[in-house]
Amino acid sequence: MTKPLQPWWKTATGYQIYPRSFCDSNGDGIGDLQGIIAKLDHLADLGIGFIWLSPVYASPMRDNGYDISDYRQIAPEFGTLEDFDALVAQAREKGIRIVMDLVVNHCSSDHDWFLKACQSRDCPEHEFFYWRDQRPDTNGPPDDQRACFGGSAWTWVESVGRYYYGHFGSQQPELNWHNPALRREVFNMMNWWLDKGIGGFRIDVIELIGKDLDNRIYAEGPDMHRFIAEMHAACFDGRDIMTVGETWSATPQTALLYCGKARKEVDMVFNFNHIEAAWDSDKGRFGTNLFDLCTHKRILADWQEALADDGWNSLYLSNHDLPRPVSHYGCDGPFRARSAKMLAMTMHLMKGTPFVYQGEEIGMTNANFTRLEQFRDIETLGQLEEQAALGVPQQAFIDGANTNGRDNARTPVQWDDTVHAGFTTGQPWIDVNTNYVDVNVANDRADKDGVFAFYQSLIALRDALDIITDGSFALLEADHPSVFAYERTLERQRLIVVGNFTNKETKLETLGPIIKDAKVVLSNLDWEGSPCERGINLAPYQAVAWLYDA
Ligand code: ISL
Ligand code: CA
Repeated sequence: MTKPLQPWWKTATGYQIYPRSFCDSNGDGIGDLQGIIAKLDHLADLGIGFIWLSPVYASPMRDNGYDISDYRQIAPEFGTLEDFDALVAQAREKGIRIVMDLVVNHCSSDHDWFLKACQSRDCPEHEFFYWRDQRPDTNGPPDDQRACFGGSAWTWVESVGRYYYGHFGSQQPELNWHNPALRREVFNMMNWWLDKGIGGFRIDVIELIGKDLDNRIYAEGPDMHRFIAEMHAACFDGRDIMTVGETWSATPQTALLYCGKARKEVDMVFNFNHIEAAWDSDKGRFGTNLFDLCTHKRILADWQEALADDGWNSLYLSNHDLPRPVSHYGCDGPFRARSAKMLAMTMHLMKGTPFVYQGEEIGMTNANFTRLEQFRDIETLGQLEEQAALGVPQQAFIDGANTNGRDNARTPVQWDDTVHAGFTTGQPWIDVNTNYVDVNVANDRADKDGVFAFYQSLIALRDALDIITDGSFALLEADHPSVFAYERTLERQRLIVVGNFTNKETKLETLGPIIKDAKVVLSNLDWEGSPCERGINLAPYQAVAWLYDA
């Protein structure tokens, strides 16, 4: 069979870097571009094909760069445009592309556009933002919409006598995508970065552009797809790049509207159905972890099925906004390494492009902060105030933030067992996880059975087996409460993947006869089980993948 020619991003594995927490090269306690350059060999050894770089643009850093004050400059604490060009070039030499984070639903209230917009109703920049008048009946904001990071979504500006809209908060004013001049500015800026030879964009909250504020429709608004298609035509068409949009609202039913080939919008979306399924319906992410394996499997399988013949899936468990997978879905105690491997394997061997978040490749764990002063995240601190006002006790809030808060992912990467885990020679901007003496890159990489070595094999397997990229997907044992199992099919070939999501031994009744003569291609424990008519036994957090010809 001749191999279908796939775009590079279908066969590659992505790796997300949150620059502030990755590696500090100059001792100011903040990770930077030279720090990333210094660690490129670590990433090349892992076998990744591209880096999704969280924002490095000029920013007052209230939301750590998701609040941009100049789209064509690098934040001084991260480096310079020369450093950026050097990163793109040096990564490229190692076969790694740089995918930029694009935050154009909003900018920073320090952006020149916004400063001008606040000076006069008559300047062109005023129209780059969403303004509304006071409500005549209350003399207050147009509605009671709350901002994600706390407070009202509407902020009054005395000099123009109007309110502007900030979905996340007053320091992140929303850009008015309905204004053609704004769209032109954004597209010019995107092309400027693309012309530097970057590998594409991860597009922040793309679902929020095209909103209808007056009818209080925020996500997937009536003009969203029109604007994304316009972006594609203006910036992506004819370029060998990858684009992935962050969409909390997308479902298997709407997914193809974004990533169906003929739509010419984006290549894939990051959906959050499997993430939010474990959130408390009242308290959201700051509640308890309601993870349920059967729900999780069903959601992932629905996405696999929806994008089986068109579109493409992104595969991930973690990013800079989410808790660490071993703590959330696996075990961060005795089975930490084994569960890290199981989670990676069951995720990466589905159909789609897998994304590894920094530190995941050594099984880093949640932060476990004990004092409020340790938290840094604008969302956590904003919600702290909101929830305190609702009477939530401080300790309950700390527990919630430790379960699901965004700082879990943002503690520095643990490189070795020296002071501050080798992340910085200075004082880190956020505390290093106290387990760095054991859990660190140097330790893990010295172990041939380490998490890193397993990720290397997993990523390498993708190159060796076309079935991982091209095979169709079918969920097995949908109702099994402790095992995630599925089958991939490419012509006569079958790949069976199973993972035990619990800390107890468990049995699979149906698979024994099927895999009796199959070859184990990857396993996180020596596979000693002997499949037979009576099924197979899996040890705690054990994962195995078998290949055979049907
Ligand atoms: O998880 C969320 C909903 O409670 C929010 O943390 C988050 O803001 C949302 O996922 C959107 O995320 C993206 O846009 C934000 C930025 O703070 C996040 O880091 C980014 O990933 C605003 O730009
Ligand atoms: Ca630094």
